[in-house]
Amino acid sequence: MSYPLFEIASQFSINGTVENIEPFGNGHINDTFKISIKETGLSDYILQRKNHYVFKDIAGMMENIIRVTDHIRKKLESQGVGETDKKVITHIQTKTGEYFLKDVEGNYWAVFLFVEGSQSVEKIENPEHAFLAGKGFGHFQQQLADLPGKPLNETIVDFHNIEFRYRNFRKALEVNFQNRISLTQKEIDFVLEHEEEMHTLIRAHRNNEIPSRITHNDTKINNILFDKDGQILCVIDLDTVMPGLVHFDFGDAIRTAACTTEEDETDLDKITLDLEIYKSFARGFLDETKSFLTEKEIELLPHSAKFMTFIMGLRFLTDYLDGDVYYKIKHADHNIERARAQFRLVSEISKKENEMKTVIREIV
Ligand code: ADP
Ligand code: GN1
Ligand code: MG
Repeated sequence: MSYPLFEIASQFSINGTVENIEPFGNGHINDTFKISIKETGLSDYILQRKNHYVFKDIAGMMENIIRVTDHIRKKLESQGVGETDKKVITHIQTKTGEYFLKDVEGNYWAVFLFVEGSQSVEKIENPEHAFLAGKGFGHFQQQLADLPGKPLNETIVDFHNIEFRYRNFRKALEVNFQNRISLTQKEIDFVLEHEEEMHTLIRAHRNNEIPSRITHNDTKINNILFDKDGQILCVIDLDTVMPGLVHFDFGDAIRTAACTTEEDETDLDKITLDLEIYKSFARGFLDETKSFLTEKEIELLPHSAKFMTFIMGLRFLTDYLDGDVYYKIKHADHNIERARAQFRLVSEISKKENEMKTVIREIV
């Protein structure tokens, strides 16, 4: 798909002359571009086409993002933290004062500052980085714990609701695109075998054993920016920030940070959970959050890694059976390869559950 990118960018209050606009990053959902500015000394920008198949209420989503980023920015300023543009995403308005633009084709666009000197990673290289990433995501949650005002909008309803995901899975079995069931019976059986166990979190929440908080809900490791020295700059991809369980953030980060491979590894024997990375991430995360998490929330953290890995596998498998309508894919089998990798990681986590529980007990 080609878009009139310069024309779109020209409708935002960008500082400087736009020199170039090129695809950027590795997300599965939005279309992301980097806007390079000609004059040295001026900041570059990110231009993003928000996926309105995935996000049905773009205005509600942008309202959340602005509330959240304003809140964090005010906090940083009151704490005397410098270079706030690197510590929180800064959105740019259109020339008519809106935070997003709807173009004539019905596409939605947002612009925010490119964080200079930043990089995102697909894999965590060592325990020190894992510790910092844990602190980064934990700190984000801590920063939002006192967000005033009404609850945030639910940008994807039932996003991590396992009952909803099983319902979609069963509908996809009926779709059975290109008779893909015949290719995925093993994965389908895996999903059915785990149904009871994967309701642990939703049950605990319904029984009022664990509270809802403001969570990021997409804490994949490439959604946090590091600087060149490996220090954390800020959390990005704020489209899914909304009410959720702390387990969604801890679990999804472990799924990607502590896995020994990327999420679409096809050599399944390479996939396992690195306990040292898990431990370091958990130390960082709990450093920032243990003062407000309840005992029950902490007790269920190890399970959350298995849960989030499983639910991602279930979503990739469902998308494969649906005919690849949700995630961006790079080749025909991409979704099923991702699902297989996730399910292998679930099995590996099962073998290490006791050690994972011990790690958390030792930290707190
Ligand atoms: P998606 O929802 O598609 O994952 P993201 O918002 O995560 O989109 O952006 C995709 C990628 O673009 C990120 O993983 C990151 O590498 C890069 N990126 C996004 N925002 C910024 C930013 N403000 N500064 C630098 N890089 C960014
Ligand atoms: C998507 O947007 P991105 O690439 O950071 C997805 C997440 C999945 C992830 C799997 C809104 O994240 O839920 O965990 O892919 N985001 C949405 O890689 O569905
Ligand atoms: Mg992303």
